[in-house]
Amino acid sequence: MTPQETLVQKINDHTAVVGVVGLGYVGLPLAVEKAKVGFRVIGVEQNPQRAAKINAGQNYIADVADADLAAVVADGRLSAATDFSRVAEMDVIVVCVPTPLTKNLTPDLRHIENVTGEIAQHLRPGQLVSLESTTYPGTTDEVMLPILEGSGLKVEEDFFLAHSPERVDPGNQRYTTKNTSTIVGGVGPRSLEVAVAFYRQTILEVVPVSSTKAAELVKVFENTFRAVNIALVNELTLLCDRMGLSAWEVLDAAFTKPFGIMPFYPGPGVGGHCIPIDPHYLEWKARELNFNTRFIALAGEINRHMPEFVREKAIRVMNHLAVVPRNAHVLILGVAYKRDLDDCRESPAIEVIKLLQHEGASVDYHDPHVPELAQDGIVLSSIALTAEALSAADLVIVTTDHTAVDYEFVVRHARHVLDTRNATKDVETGRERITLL
Ligand code: SAJ
Repeated sequence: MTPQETLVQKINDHTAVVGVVGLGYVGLPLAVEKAKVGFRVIGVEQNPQRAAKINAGQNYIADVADADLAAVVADGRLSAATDFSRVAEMDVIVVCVPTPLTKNLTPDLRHIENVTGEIAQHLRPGQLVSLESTTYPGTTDEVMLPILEGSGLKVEEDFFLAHSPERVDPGNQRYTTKNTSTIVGGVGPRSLEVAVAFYRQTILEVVPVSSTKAAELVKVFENTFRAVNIALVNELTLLCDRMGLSAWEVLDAAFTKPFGIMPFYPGPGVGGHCIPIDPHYLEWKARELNFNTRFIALAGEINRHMPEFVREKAIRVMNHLAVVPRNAHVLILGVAYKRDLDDCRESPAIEVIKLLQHEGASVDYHDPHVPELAQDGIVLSSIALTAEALSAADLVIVTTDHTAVDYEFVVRHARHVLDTRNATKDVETGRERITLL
């Protein structure tokens, strides 16, 4: 049998050993799903605390069921290493490492390059490498492939290389790794065939495309679609502010249209490790081709402006309350980047806190999911959401609309609430003490 046939057979009978590099919000759910269907899975996790937790059967990713992780670790189907010494044991190696931006919004492929170099040192015939990290079209072919072929092995002959962009929506209870369709592109037909066979073992719908570049572009388009539409409703909010209209009322009414529209809502900015970042990977690549992706640039500009707009609105409200910003005490409700998560990466609430502190205000926060905050020079602990804490604040700003918070209680005890998420939409009493973004 050819290396390809042997590998496909091992994938189909689940005797293939699966490696997952990067056990974060993408890698760990994937590793557990593969282990649950019987694959032996070896995680490669650079963070020794995380690797130790996995080997102790302890979960740290909200989208993974604790019992699922404990079970696959207990029966030896999932273990974690902190180095690449066991790569030769793996038949499939899935790369799920971060793809951040540098300070000037250009792709930072450090993690992909380092990991690929490590894999290349242990690469052997018969292995499939699949990149799941979101990145610009060309990364798999132009960055990973040369590094891997530096091993002397030839793609499509000796090993296989594919891209299958992750589509995890953190906190989404309905769509999980298993029931979210996945896109697969190979550097050649054999790589595509092997990769499709692999993903078909645990994902209900696998969508093959003609190349790794097409697969890479699908994902950055998906996130650009969101960034542009969020920016559109944020721009509408800025305009409504000038017109003395409520963007929330206008949008709720617009979204009653049963076709040709889908709900997006304004907010204090756009956080997370995807939407504020991934479109700029596409923007950067397009510029290489002398093409300006104007929508991406404009969306980023508008979305990054929103924390400043929150500051402006907060100052306006304080003026109405005859509160001097530099003497003001502000309580921020919610620092996670979106509701019901504990993740603060790129969270707009952090930017709002910094802007208010720059005005001289003293700022506290309450977030039921984030007990401690130590990010971007801010070191704070979540305070208890008591009537005293609320009434002691000159202004309460809702920056994340966690469902665990009692907004009736907040409005009842707060002097005034600046609500950037319309979290108080069901609060009837005290509407005069609520200002919406
Ligand atoms: N946001 C708004 N208004 C909206 C929607 C979102 O202000 O109408 C804000 C959120 O509060 C958050 C940010 O934008 O701060 C990003 O939220 P998100 O849910 O769009 O993005 P992520 O990073 O949590 O999850 C996304 C996935 N989300 C959905 O498809 C709903 C998807 O874009 C990707 O599969 C995933 O990231 C990824 O890993 O790329």
